[in-house]
Amino acid sequence: MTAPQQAVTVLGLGQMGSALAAALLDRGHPTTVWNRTPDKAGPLVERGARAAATPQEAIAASPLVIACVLDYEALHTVVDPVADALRGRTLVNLTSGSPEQAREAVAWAGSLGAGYLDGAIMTTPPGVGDPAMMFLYSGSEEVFETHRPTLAALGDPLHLGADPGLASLYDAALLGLMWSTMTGWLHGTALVGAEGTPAAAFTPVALRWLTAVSGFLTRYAPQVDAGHYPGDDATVDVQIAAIDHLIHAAGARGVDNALPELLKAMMEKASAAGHGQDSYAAVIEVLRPASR
Ligand code: FVH
Repeated sequence: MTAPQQAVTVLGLGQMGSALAAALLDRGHPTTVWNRTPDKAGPLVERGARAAATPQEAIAASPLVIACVLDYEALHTVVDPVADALRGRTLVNLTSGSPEQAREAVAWAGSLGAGYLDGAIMTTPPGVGDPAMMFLYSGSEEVFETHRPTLAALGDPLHLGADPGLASLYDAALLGLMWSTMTGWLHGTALVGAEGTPAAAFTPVALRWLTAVSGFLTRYAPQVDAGHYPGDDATVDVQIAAIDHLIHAAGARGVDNALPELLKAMMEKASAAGHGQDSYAAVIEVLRPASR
């Protein structure tokens, strides 16, 4: 006989909250849902969810409460008036916010006698439920381990550490990486597109290049940690010369050059600081706080 699945409450049924509730239902978790606009519960109720009339009723229904609303202001609007209901339960907050907000929230939950985990979702709603997708968590390891089997219904749960701010911090860092990468890909797509190559033809080549680039990150990470950047593969000064070719080719075809100009400026700053013969990893020296 298999043990019954843990009951879970989901507060917030926007695009993401609805996907979270659906994934829990798919794994057989008794799921109670609540949303400010009640109509959004309809499709989930058809799949077996129970719709609560109030946040208080929703929280009371399950030992584990997952919140996913617009922002922390919305979270407090929903939960503060019924905060006592959280006593003895665990709140997993998947609402995006800052590390500072997460650290305040853990203290607030502790004062209520509630467990708290902060989380960041590294996918979009269609990816929820896919075990390849990362869900980042930070806060009490004991609370995380208690709920790990349930959280695995949403995606691969990764615990980053006891500091509740870590999930938000990683989230911000990883989104920055995503935007830089996607904008670099779009810039390249505009460049080859200026001579007639469709995005669909360029992209498989770009993806193979990203595999090589991921190897560069693995190679450079220990250099960053050691603060020592041997320029035995390609130096910053060589990269400055190379990026001029990109700026020329793009400029000649009317493609906006703000992104490569910015990158070149950072490389030149690193070179001027004495890192011209170091590897590209030395650019970290002009990015991180001067006091380090
Ligand atoms: N969608 C995504 O791909 C990203 C992936 C990474 C994580 N984010 C974060 O998830 C939070 C929710 O995002 P969402 O995509 O579900 O957003 P919406 O579809 O716009 O739903 C917003 C929900 O928040 C409720 N809400 C807003 N303000 C209030 C309020 N003052 N009081 C109570 N609830 C509020 C809203 O309710 P309603 O408008 O339906 O009544 C929705 O349930 C977000 O932090 C992303 O950054 C998603």
